[in-house]
Amino acid sequence: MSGDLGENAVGFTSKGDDTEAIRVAVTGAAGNIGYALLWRIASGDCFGKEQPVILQLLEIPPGMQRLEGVRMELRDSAFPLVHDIVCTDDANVAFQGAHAIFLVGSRPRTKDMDRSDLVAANGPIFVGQGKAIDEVASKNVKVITVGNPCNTNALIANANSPRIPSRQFTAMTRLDQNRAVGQMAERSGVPASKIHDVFIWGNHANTMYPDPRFATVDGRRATDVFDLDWLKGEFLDTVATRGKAVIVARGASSAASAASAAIDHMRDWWQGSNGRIVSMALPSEGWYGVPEGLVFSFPCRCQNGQIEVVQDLPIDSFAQSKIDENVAMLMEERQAVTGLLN
Ligand code: NAX
Repeated sequence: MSGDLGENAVGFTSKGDDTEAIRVAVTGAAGNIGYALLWRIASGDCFGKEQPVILQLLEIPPGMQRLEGVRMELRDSAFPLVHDIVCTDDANVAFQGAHAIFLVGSRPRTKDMDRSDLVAANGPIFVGQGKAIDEVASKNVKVITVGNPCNTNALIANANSPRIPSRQFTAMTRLDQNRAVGQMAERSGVPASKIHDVFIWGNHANTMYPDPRFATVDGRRATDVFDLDWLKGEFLDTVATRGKAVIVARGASSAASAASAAIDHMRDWWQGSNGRIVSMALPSEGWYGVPEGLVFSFPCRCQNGQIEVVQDLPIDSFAQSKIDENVAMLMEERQAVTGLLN
């Protein structure tokens, strides 16, 4: 199998019949998130316990040796669903025929960088990867962008991939949603599994808005369970700044929770969200007045492999002000990368 994928590919082919395996590409596969993500994909948590996968892993040349270690460990885990592992530094190899792509690889933000530096450093990566997706991925590919600034990186990849429909390019705000669920669970003492329909508007940045107005906690409205001061104050602030708090506590950025959220996002897209509202950032088609094309997190439901934005939810003045704030920030980011949008 790796022979079909180009001479830069290294990997192994199982003796099993892989005709039904799907191809799953992960970029930045030797990084922290990759290390947690690959095991969840390989064990069937994302695409189902019956669905074989071919893992197509991309790194930059300095990461290839670490990636070889990851490949060895994946092999040592002897996952029955893993039919092949391809490791490469060539995006055209990694995305060849891919049915699902996790765009994780990018440069993390360092202390001396502000958000505009991050946009400038990482934007070009998504030009090249967008073009490669356009050239070689399956036409039905589902793309989740995790690498930051993920909304704008998804925008760039989408713009450089005209063959693939825009709705197939998404960015991850599920970690923010899961953080919101976690806060509600902790405060109420209700398990996370009984908290539904809290979702994120906007950008994966500290401006994003975790909207509690339609959420339920063990069947009760979240707005009846929690006081409004907490929902608009501590709850919102904790969710918005959680990434930083984890870095301070752990000395490293969120990795296992980010991988888990990426699994949740792709699993719901692939297998359906069972009527629940989930957060996904995707190119706006003008929903809720958000300018067309901006990759913005909306309330979504997934069914039959499709994402549908939940429309016509009432917007109060607080929610509107948060949506406006996120639109302004994403417009600024889009302006900063105009040269990368073709
Ligand atoms: P790491 O630095 O551990 O790993 C990133 C990996 O990407 C490295 O192995 C690096 O060699 C590789 N890489 C860099 N450029 C690449 C390219 N052009 N092609 C392929 N691989 C490339 O970071 P990690 O902790 O895994 O985080 C990855 C990204 O996720 C970062 O941009 C981070 O900011 C972002 N995050 C996004 C989150 C979200 O909710 N959307 C939350 C977690 C995380 O902060």
